[in-house]
Amino acid sequence: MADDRKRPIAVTRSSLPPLEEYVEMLKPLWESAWLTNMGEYHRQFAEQLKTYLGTPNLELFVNGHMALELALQAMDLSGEVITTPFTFASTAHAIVRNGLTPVFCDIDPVNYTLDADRLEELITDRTTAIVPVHVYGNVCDVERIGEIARRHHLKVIYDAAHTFGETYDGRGIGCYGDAAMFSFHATKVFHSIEGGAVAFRDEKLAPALYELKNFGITGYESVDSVGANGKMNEFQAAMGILNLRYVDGEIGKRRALARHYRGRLDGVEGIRLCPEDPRVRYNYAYMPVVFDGYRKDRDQVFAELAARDIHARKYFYPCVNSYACYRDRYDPALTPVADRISRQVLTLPLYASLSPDDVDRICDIILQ
Ligand code: T4K
Repeated sequence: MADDRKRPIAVTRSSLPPLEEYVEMLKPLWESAWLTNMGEYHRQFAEQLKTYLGTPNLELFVNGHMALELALQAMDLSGEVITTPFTFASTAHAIVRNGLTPVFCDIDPVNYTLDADRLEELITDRTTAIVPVHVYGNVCDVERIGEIARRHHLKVIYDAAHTFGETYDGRGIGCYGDAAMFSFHATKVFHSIEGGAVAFRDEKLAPALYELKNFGITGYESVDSVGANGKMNEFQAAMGILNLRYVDGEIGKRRALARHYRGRLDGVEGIRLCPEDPRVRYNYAYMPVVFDGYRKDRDQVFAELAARDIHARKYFYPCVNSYACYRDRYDPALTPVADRISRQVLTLPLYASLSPDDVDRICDIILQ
């Protein structure tokens, strides 16, 4: 116990399967020497994910960012794409790297996803798509976003990096919108070291996604599109296949810890936690806490935890529209809720191997 208290606590810690199981998975790779370029584990992993995520169409990628960037490219978009500034850099970068212009929509003050009430006023004759983010695993207003998109003939590509395995109204979260990107980064609830996938509605998108992750190659002597290298390798796929066997247990441990946090912090004046929507089956990816009128501000809590080697993170501060690479073109004052929440929010450590005692220690520091 005493040693445990000295161990630094980061915002997350990768879950790992038993080493012997991974080594066993590697043996066929040594025999075949087939290490990448859509091998046998790649095929198996994609099939298993379709079942687990409940989505009929899915393509694997080397990471979540390439998955999103190439999904946007496959949609053949132009002009403006509406998205949220309250996200990781990847979301806006994927839009800009496709030669598209992000238009930032403010966020809902309760669950911090794109505010569907603000969406329609941002649509112009140049808008071709919406990229909402299920931030922290909080599900966007998929019904209203879908309805607005249909009326204006816009594509919807969800950044579902945080929602692995979640369901909404009993359907896999990847079934909403034209496409949804999942991240399997080492810091996620479920990972393949690095990795990602796109789930998509129209099966006709499959060849485009496959080609774009493999340089646009269509045969030994033909290249039909300007693709990238977005291929997941066999070591990643093997890790994904193994982790998939354990992910439900991991989510169960996270759920228990998240409830423990709630038991300590819910109802404390000046501390706000995201409400849980009964239509969502959550994966407990993050533990965001907003300090709004609490006797300490976010930065104070962050510093007090850091002084005890507990490293919570300010996901997502600053907002994307305040980044040095974007701020000349955008005014964060136009997305005031996102700007405010980004200054008040702290994501507390949450991962399967965290102990309830750790949660108590973190809460004691916050509440002392
Ligand atoms: N869209 C959204 C909304 C996203 O949040 C992300 C990624 C993406 C798109 C893009 O997906 P990917 O292309 O990454 O698949 C981390 C992750 O690198 C990133 O995947 C994630 N979002 C973002 C929210 O967090 P950093 O720079 O904060 O991670 P880092 O290296 O500081 O790690 C945080 C903590 O995690 C460490 O203190 C310890 C632990 N950790 C980290 C690594 C790398 C481990 O336990 N094992 C590890 O291997 O970005």
